[in-house]
Amino acid sequence: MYVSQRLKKLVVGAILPAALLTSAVPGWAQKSNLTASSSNSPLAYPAAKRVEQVDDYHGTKVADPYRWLEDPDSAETKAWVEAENQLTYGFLNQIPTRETIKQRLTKLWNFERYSVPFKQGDRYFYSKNNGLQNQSVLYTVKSLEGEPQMLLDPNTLSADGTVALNGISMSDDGKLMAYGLSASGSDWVEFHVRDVETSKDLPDVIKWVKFSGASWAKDGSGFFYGRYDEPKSGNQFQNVNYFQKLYFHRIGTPQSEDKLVYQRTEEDKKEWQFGGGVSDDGKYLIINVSQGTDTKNRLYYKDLTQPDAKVVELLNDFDASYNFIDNDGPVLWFLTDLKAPRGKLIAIDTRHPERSNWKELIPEAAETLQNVSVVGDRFVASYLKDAHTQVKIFHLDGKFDREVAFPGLGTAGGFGGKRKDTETFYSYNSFTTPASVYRYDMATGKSTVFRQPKVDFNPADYETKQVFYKSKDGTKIPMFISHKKGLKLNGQNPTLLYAYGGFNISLTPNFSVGNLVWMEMGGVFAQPNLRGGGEYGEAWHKAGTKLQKQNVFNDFIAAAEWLIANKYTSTPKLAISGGSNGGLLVGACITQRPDLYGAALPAVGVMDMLRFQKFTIGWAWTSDYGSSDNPEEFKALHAYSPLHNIKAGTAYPPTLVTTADHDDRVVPGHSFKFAAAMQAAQQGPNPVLIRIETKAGHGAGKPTAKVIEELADKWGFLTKVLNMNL
Ligand code: X97
Repeated sequence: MYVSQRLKKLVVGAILPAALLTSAVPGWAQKSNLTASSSNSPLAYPAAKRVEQVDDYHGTKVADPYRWLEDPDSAETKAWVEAENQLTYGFLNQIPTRETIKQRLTKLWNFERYSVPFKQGDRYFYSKNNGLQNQSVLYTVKSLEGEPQMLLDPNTLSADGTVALNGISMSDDGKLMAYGLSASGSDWVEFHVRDVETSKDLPDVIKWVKFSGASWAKDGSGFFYGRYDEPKSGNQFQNVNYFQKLYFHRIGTPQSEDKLVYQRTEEDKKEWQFGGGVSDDGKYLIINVSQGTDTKNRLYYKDLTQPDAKVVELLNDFDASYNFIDNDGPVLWFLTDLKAPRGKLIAIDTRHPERSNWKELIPEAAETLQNVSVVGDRFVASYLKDAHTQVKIFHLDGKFDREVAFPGLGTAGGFGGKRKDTETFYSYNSFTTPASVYRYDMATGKSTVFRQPKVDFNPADYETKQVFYKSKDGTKIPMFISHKKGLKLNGQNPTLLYAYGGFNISLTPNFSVGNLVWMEMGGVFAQPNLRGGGEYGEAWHKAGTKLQKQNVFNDFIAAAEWLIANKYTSTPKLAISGGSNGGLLVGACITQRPDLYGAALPAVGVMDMLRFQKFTIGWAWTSDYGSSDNPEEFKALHAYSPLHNIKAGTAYPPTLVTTADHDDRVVPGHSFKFAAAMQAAQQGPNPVLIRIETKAGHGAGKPTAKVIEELADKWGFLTKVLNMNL
């Protein structure tokens, strides 16, 4: 396999008996018995000391009074976390709707769902979740109608479901599986190897893997993977991930004997990351050299048919993105954005790799090319057209063949396979359509339903539309709006505005049980496609990065204003939400326009824009954010950094900050410092709370039970602070 097949988890959502969701006394109007109190707040926030920490950035002095909260292991931080959680849960426990919401979430979540299957050797592989299982279970079957064999049940690996599968990769014959496990939501992965026939593990254990899959040598003798040096002891979050190395593990040998395949030891190349993938024909090791989350990459390869062949630096200019798709002997196919910000497919002949000899097979189109696979001797090309999926099939010479039809404005994914396969599988879902899995016949172009989930709601009761609004500078921004049919545009509808806006990541329509429950309660769900995302290609992405990052916040604020102007909602009924880079978005927007929203849910956000690069993989985001080490970029970052733009005596909207103790992607110190500063600055009665999940990380692999708890807390919070009449 070229890439390790990641099992796509289906996020699911649902409907709530409105009458049960009545709210009682404002919960935050009750004094808690905790220590310190802040100005005019009926809540007593935990005391957070302020230290004399001042840093000089290119001549500008910047105070960081809560620096001590960056250390997750200190007794002071632990006491603060405990006091904050006590205050938060004290508040949430007084919301009667919370339990009702949790019950409804649990009921709707309880449906059987499947991942998209793939074939390897003479077997199919897929995962299935019965409904409320914390982790999906992996199965294999020899024929689609046959009796499936359970291959791996991650639920047996920990009682609370906090050990999760993080990537699987099958040997070419489908007889061995390398699989990664992560504990408590961490990015660290441990690989194990399982014999597929017997569902039993081999003794092999591979440690210190991060940001890497496994890719098998064609003969099944072992696999390539990327790892870091074992971190030195100390604060786990201060360990910075530099100098990734590419290794080969031979089955049956200890990791200490693994062969180093590629590394760069120069200090100025410490950021280089190496993704090793074996081409389907087994002849090439493709080495994708990336530098953090920059979309540009380098591309090296090694001829695996020649013992001790040198690594060839095929694409070494770092001038565009080059995603290896497949090869036809010595001709390699790449999806690239070189002089084509919306993507195109090219062929490079390794025997004549000069640029003048590159061939364009699928030219740039009006839509954004996201993915290409080669199945049934054709290219299957997935595009985004105004943020929903469009799939076109081309012959291998680039001639258009046909389009794959979908039921509506939705998201389709999958379409994996091998060049000679005659079938492929895909999933399709939308805001109001749970993901169904389809089998697609490459010869006839016919889709047949393979698995269709049954969820306890009627999609016909809901509607979705896409609108286009103007941002501050006139740019046209698309936004999906989903809600119950018959909604009255009276300016009174509780509305959840959710976005991301960064890293070339696209937000497409997806079914979510959480959002369905929100809509059942009469809520409107709005999802704009802000600049910084990948919806319209690299130019759209770039327009929301570095010195242009303010565009992203302007796009979000304009979405809020549009929803108000068009009578969907009004400030007291409008909640904004986002996670990770979207948590930064929410943080920046409440500091810039505290008057505009009725509630805010910043999740696992990057809140300190002057120091993010100092923790774990934070440096990788400088391609989007820039860095405070650069004077010009410092100015831009300082101007919007959520932590640095909190003003004492401001009435911020009711805010529930969320993070988790094992989040080593965006370390919890961001949210800790932000919450402490907001609590100190808050004027008036609106609550500012922080919920700190334990044994959890950035989100990947989170057990279903924790996901439901967290959603019940968030929706419960919103029913209270938005004063929802249910
Ligand atoms: C990350 O921070 C991913 C961190 C790890 N990582 C890289 N490069 C990637 C990778 O630094 O996985 C990569 C991932 C996505 C896109 C491009 C490169 C890599 C490494 C080795 C081989 C190939 C690729 N991400 C961002 C994040 O979590 C957004 C997407 C992934 N953020 C948190 C951004 C700000 C808040």
